[in-house]
Amino acid sequence: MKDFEATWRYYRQRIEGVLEDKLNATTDAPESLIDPMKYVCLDGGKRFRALLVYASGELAGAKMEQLDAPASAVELIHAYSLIHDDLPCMDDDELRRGKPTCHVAYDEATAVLTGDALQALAFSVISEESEQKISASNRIRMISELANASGANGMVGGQILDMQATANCVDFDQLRLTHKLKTGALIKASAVLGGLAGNVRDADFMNGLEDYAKIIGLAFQITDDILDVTRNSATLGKTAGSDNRMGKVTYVSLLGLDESIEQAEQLSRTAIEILRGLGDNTELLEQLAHFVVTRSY
Ligand code: GRG
Repeated sequence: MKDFEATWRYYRQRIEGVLEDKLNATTDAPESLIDPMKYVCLDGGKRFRALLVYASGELAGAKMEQLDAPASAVELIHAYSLIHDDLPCMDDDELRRGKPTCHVAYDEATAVLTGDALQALAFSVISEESEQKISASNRIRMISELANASGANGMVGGQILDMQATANCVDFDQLRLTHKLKTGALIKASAVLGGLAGNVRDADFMNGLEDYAKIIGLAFQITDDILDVTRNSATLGKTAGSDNRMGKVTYVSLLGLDESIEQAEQLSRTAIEILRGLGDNTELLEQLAHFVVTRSY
């Protein structure tokens, strides 16, 4: 079995370089916007979504160079979402990836605009024709997948359910739906984008990849709920205990810590089972399914 830490390090460095190139290519953008975009996007984060694009894409037969654009696009969307999530009108957080949040380091209006610019950049990056050709029709499918996962059908839809959840009584099904949209949709899209870059035509393979990603997406968010109560801010790089402070309903508040851990681990095992039907080269995806529930931040 390959050393996951080394693989993870390699992909983190790779996506860092790709993001840097994409941000440097925005030549007409004012420094006052490029600075916070770089502040937020570079040098931080687990890059889990990018890694999922690379791992799914390689399994689907894509070349690494074909995966750089979709991998950076999902990280750009993710970075935008974190900026907006941290704003005073949302979760009002001051710490992200171990440093002051964007609105604290700059100001609120700059943070809103930085998020907006990153979102637009994601779609620009993914739609561009590169030397490592992905067909125009597959690029359109990628744009559609990413737009759906990011907007009202996905992340933003999940965010509004999450905001309302603090005021209303939430049952388990509503919590699962919130997690599915807010966190799961972009994680699922990451795997699908990898598959599309590989030009997979086998519907069963794509369905399997999607099912795997949906399951690890839920496991990822349950683990986020768990880490919020079990780790400190220094380890997380963001404010620990914020779910409780905001009165949020989480897996831990509904099911308790032990049952939440058990459910996350069960999901990880189920995801690994699904990989059995996706060929022989699934080691990295298997390691990722393990990582989502064993991570410490
Ligand atoms: C459009 C006004 C407006 C707001 C949108 C979309 C949105 C606000 C928020 C998105 C929701 C969000 C932040 C979900 C949380 C998902 C999650 C677990 C984030 C942390 O991801 P990690 O652990 O972070 O992968 P790193 O820092 O490692 O990349």
